Amino acid sequence: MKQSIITAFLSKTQDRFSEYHEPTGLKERLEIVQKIDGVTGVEIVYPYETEEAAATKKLMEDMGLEFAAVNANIKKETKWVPGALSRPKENLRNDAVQLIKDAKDYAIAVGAPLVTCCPLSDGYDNLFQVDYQKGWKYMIDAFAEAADYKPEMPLFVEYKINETRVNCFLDSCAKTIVFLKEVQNAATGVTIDFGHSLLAKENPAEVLAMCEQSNIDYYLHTNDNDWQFDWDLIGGSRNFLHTVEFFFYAKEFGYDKYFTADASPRIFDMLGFFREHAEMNKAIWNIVENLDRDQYRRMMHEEKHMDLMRLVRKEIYRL
Ligand SMILES: [Mn+2]
Repeated sequence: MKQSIITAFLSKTQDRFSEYHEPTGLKERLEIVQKIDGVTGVEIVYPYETEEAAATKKLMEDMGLEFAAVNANIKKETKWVPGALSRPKENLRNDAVQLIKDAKDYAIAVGAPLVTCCPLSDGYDNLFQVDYQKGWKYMIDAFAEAADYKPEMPLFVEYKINETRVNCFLDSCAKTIVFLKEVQNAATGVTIDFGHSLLAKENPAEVLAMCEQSNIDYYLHTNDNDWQFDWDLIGGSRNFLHTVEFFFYAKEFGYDKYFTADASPRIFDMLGFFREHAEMNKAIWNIVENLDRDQYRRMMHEEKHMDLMRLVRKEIYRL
């Protein structure tokens, strides 16, 4: 497995009550990544930490790191805090589409494999706040325009049930698949964040299978939470078997992109946190690699449920 880290978490972060860690520049963030065994890539946030393309490309090469993705952030600017791609005002939508296009240009310039975008401000807080049909259509048309621009650079979209809106438009994998079917561009995909999938009360392994069967490409974010809030904890720290099953299907389907840590150290030691996250992922991946996956799938076909449970106990939990 190839592992990477969203570098924005390698700096000062904040929530509604507290601030965590010290601010760092891009080079310092990459130096932290270099210290984490098993991590060879980064997802960086455009335009807030990417700096000038040629210089960043060289810096990355000099440090022996790869891009997992460029993250086009269309929710930070004041004008987009109430929404971006779904807003009635055309100029606001156009500006957001332009930012995604610029992120694609940047990704091409630095040699990144994909651009991902998480339109979390698009949605609603009150009932009778937005015209759902128009909002959905605006969002489809805007994303389609961004996808059509330089389609050699694939565009992925990440869903999340809520935050910053009480209801995000793209709140589940199924809805995101419908969205991408409407967008009708093969150079698109869904960014499946393990924790976001839990918040949507999905089973992360099942949504991989759903994307596979619907011919929707996917890019994966790793973390964990308590099914209630997007805590961005260390992978496997709460939901071990779900993580095993998630990796099982990623392996079965030949997933070959990066597994990117969308995880936040908060009160914990930063280096220790990301080292343990990477080690945990690798250890769980090793479990999956050593399973006779054909046997598991054959037994599912034969509906040998208790034999499967026995295998889970003996081979995965090792009890
Ligand atoms: Mn994520």
